[in-house]
Amino acid sequence: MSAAITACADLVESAVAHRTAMGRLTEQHALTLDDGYAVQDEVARRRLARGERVVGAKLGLTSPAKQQQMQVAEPVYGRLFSGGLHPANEPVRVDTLIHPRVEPEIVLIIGQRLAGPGVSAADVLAATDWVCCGLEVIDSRYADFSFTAADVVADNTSEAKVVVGPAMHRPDGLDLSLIGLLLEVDGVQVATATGAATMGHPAEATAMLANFLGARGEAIEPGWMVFTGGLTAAVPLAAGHHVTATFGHLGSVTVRGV
Ligand code: OOG
Ligand code: MG
Repeated sequence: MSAAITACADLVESAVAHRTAMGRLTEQHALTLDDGYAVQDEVARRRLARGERVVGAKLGLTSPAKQQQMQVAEPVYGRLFSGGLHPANEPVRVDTLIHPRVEPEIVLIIGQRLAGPGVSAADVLAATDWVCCGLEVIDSRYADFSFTAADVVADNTSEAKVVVGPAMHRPDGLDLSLIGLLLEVDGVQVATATGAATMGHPAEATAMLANFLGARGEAIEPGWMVFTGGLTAAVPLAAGHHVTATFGHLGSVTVRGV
């Protein structure tokens, strides 16, 4: 591994540990998107060595709303770790993070291994045990959430915490592209969307992920949860405020900041 990858992994870990935002890594190092993944892989290796487990995957920047908000038009992949699982109903302490934001996502719980090439949305749905609603709490390690695709990939795509809704649903008979979403902050509507916002269909986005991982010699593993990408722009999570996502057919999920 190159010294630059190690140095970038050190900077990402230090920003997390000290809850301090940093400048773009790409301002100091000429990182390609592949280099960004190499940094993400290295930090993941260190976290696994410290006893964390990967519990799933997160797709990022899969919707026009997110791509416009972040000014990055490239879908990206990150890992979800056991330490980030956050119980529904338990408030999130915002002072444990740098500048948390929340975004509503459709979540697939995968029952069978999926690895490309050639994985289709139909294959994904056949391998999906459950569908539920989720809120992702993201926390970029970059000042002002300002990054390129390579930067955000190196930062495990702003991964911090995930909350999944209490109700699990079988995918059969649900058209996930037509699931409606209402996003509210303190009971006030801030955005609406449908499942189609994420690359036409959440299973389509997940098929892209399976094909991407297959090309890396990896897979979506049985039991993983896949956060298929924010359907709307992310909203800040502040102490004393709460964010609720209510989805047609899937129910609702709330995150409260303290
Ligand atoms: C990057 C993470 C994007 C999503 O669902 O689009 C993401 C960010 O916006 O900081 O998780
Ligand atoms: Mg997300």
